This record gives sequence, C-alpha cells and structure tokens, in this order.
Amino acid sequence: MTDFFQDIPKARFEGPDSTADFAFRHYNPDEMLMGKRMEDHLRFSVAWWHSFAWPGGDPFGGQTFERPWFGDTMALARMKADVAFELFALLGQPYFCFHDADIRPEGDSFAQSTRNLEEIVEYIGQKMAAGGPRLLWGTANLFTERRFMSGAATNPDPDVFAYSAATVKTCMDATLKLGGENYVLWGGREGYETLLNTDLKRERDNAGRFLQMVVEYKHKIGFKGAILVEPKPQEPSKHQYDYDVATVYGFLREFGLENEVKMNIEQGHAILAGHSFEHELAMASSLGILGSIDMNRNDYQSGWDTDQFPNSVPEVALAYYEILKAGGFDTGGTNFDAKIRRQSLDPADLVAAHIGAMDVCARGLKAAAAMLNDGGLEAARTARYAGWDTAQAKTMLSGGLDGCYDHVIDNAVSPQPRSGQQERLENLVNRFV
Ligand code: XUL
Ligand code: CO
Repeated sequence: MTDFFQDIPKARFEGPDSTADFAFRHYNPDEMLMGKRMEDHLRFSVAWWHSFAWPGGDPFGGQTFERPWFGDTMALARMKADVAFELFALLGQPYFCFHDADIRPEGDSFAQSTRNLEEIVEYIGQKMAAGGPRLLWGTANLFTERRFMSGAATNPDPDVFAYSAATVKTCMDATLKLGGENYVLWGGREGYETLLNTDLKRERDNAGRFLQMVVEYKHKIGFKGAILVEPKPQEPSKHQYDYDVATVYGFLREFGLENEVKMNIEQGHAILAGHSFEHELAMASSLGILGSIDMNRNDYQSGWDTDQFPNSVPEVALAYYEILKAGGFDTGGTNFDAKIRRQSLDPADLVAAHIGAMDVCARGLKAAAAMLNDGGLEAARTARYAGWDTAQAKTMLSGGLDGCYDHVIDNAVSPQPRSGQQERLENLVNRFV
C-alpha cells in the first residue's frame, strides 16, 4: 500500500441528494436500464497515461505534478502500478487501459524495454488476479520517443517501421496475456507536416500493410478481442491520415480490413475534426464499425486536444443515445481519455475528476435510455422517411434516371417541403436531460 490517496474514502452510490465529496450521485452500478446493469452498459475504464504518467506539462511549461513514482526505474513503475490499483479500488470501475510507455520504463535497447514490459505486465497481472479491474485495451506508444518523430508505420525509414511493428507485437502479447478485450491503434505520428518531403502514397500503403500485419498477428496468436483504430485529425501532425471515422473506413476498405477493424471514437477528436461526437458514433454505427469510446471533452475555444473530463450531461446523453441505439457496447467501453488540469495538483483532484465524470456519464446514459423508451425521437425520424418504405420508392431506387423521369411525368410529381421540426425535437431532448 502507498499512502498517496491517504484517507480518501471508497466512492459509493449515495443518490442525488448526497453532499459527500467522494460519492456517486448517479452512477449506481447495479441499477437496471433496458434489461442491463448500469455498470455493464457503461464499462468505465481509467487511462493509465493521463492519470499516472502525465507530468502536467503544456506547450509553455513543463511538469507541475510531483508524483513520488516519477522516474525511470522498475521499482518506480511498480509503485505507479500500486497507486493505479489504489485509485481503481476507490472508484470501483471495471476496466483500465495503458500504453507500453505508461507502465514500463524505457530500456536502453528494444530488448531491455521488452523485458521491462514483460516484468511489469507480470506484476499488473498479479494485481488483477487479486481482484482489480480488467483490461479494456492495450496499445503501443509510437509517438513520444524521438525515433517516431517522422511517423511509425508511415516513417520514411524501414527500420522505424520494423521497430514499430516489433513494439506492437510486444504490446499485443501483453494485452493477450492480461486478458484485454480490445487492442487499440491511434496513429499518433501517422501524418505529415509538408508535402515537400512526403511520399503520401507510399506512407498510406505502408500504413495499410502495417494494419494488415496487426490483424494477421491477432489471428496467429488467437487474440479474440477487437482491433480498434482511433481517428484523430490535425494533431500532432498537420495532416493526420486517420482524420475521422469516414476517412478511416475508406482506408479499411482499401486494404480489405473493414470486417476486421472497428473504431475507438474520442469526443475531443470528433470536435477537432469539425464533427459532433454523436455524428462520429452514428457514422461508425451505420458502417458497422462502432467499437469503443474515449470519453472526454475539448475546450470549444482553444482549438487543440485539451482532454478534459466530460461535464455536460446533454452532450453525453446524445452520445449514449447513439450507442444504445446501436445495441450498446460489445467488447468496447467508456475509457476516460481525460486528464485533470495542470493546476489540479492534489490526489483528491484525480479522484474527484473520475467520480464527477462517471456521474455525468450515468446521467447521460439514463437520459438516453429514457429517450429511447419514450420513442418520440425515433417516431419522428421514422415518419420523416416513411415515403421510402413504399413499394414505389423501392422500385424507383432499383431503376435509373429515366425511371425517375417517367415517375415524375406520369404522376405529375410536385414535391411539397415539410418541416424538419428541429426545435420541437430539441425541446423533446431537453425533457430528458
Ligand atoms: C491521443 C489519444 C491517445 C489514444 C491512445 O489524442 O487519444 O491517448 O487514445 O494512444
Ligand atoms: Co484517445
């Protein structure tokens, strides 16, 4: 036991009227919604990188957090794991996620880094066996170290491609060993700054082959979880290849991977791409590739990825509405890819951030379930498209332009615009949030 969280109590559900700092007012794991426990709907996960590895820097200044486990030794990595599992015990969330670089110190060679990873994975495995949460997903950090500055799979240097592929192999092995339910690839440096030095076609082709290798290896080792790609536009590279869900889907189709790979969709990344979170979720759902979510919130003014904890119930409700409509998570979950602000120095801030976010998500989920049960939104949508259910409309779609022409002439078609009812539908949503 470390004494990092001192006497902060384990968070329990106390109901909406509770005034306790460290209690859930809305997240009640056993509450049933649409035939499923709330915990099983939301499948919360804590992100190792933001909560335990992030030093509190920003582009204008370095570390603000002084955590006793910061440093590059295995002993400190174990202390970090101890603290992580202490936070997990306070929150009681069912999952966590990590990159290799979050949990192990970098070695002075690839082989040493891998040994460090294997050792800490063993240690984390013991802690999980003792009753900790499960692994939602593992991933490789292919963006922080200097060697990845020009990309990992899209690097002009084949040695970096090989190093990246070898790293992913070790991270998939670690994820399999810990019973992870998904493996994530966020293309951190897969993009470019200037076309003047970039062979775009080669880079995309190599990224496609890289992802095929990941899928081949998944089948080779018998990993049953989902492979998830996490789209993000224009950060850190000016042009990121995995811009948004629709772009990644086109990429998957190009490399024959659309039935093998799903999406991990992050709220802040959707905002950066000029979309709403629910747009990205609905797009993925319509393409059959909705996998998991990284829940956070971006500042709407700052224009970069601020990774704040979610605190808007109406926003979150619309996201869970799309997820519930899609049938809920399968192997996916709600990973808090969110960090406390760099001035939030106290251990209590870390705990409170997660508790607040879990409550916001619980309220959003409840609102989403109530909206679905009410049926008003779906009824309005169905009515709006009812014309497409007619035999005539179906015949028209299977015909051609001249068929449409004949239809318009023969029936003297003269379309009459109808209201889209947006404000009435917004009022309807506001009854639930
Ligand atoms: C970066 C980001 C990553 C991925 C995992 O913006 O979201 O933390 O979630 O590499
Ligand atoms: Co993310």
